[in-house]
Amino acid sequence: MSTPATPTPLVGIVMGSDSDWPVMEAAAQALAEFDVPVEVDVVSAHRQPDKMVAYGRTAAERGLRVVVAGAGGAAHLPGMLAAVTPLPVVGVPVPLAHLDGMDSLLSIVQMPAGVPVATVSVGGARNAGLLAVRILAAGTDALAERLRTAMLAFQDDLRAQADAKGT
Ligand code: RP5
Repeated sequence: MSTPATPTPLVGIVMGSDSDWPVMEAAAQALAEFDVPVEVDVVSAHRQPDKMVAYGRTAAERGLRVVVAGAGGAAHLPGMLAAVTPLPVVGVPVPLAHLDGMDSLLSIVQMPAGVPVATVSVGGARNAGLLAVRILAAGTDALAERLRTAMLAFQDDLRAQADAKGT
């Protein structure tokens, strides 16, 4: 008897700590309701920077179409992933004990032009999952290729600006 092949995940749900899961599981639930295959992982931007960069750089080639990233506090995971993948990144500000998630929200939402993160509300993981479903429903490969090219050009510009400043 052959076992059915596991479908390739289309959405990567990542979070800075396993302590974020009680919030982030609502994203997985929403995607499950639409039978979208997902992968779930803990990828901490500051504790596992190499893993974070590798995850972002390989996400598209591994077949992912959207990344849903949640983190709390100094929540740089969604923004840093958006810097290394051309995939759409949906950011979920996870509320922690202090500041009611305002720190998480501001860390994720206030991205500079050129590195977009679609930020949902504090604790809004269900909407993040539903937004990923909408993005999947609207995808076209030709546009994705143009986006990839534009992103490479944007990164070249950023590097040139940094060189000009001597940083
Ligand atoms: C962030 O620090 C994580 O995303 C999490 O929200 C928060 C606390 O992490 P733990 O101390 O519970 O591992 O990076």
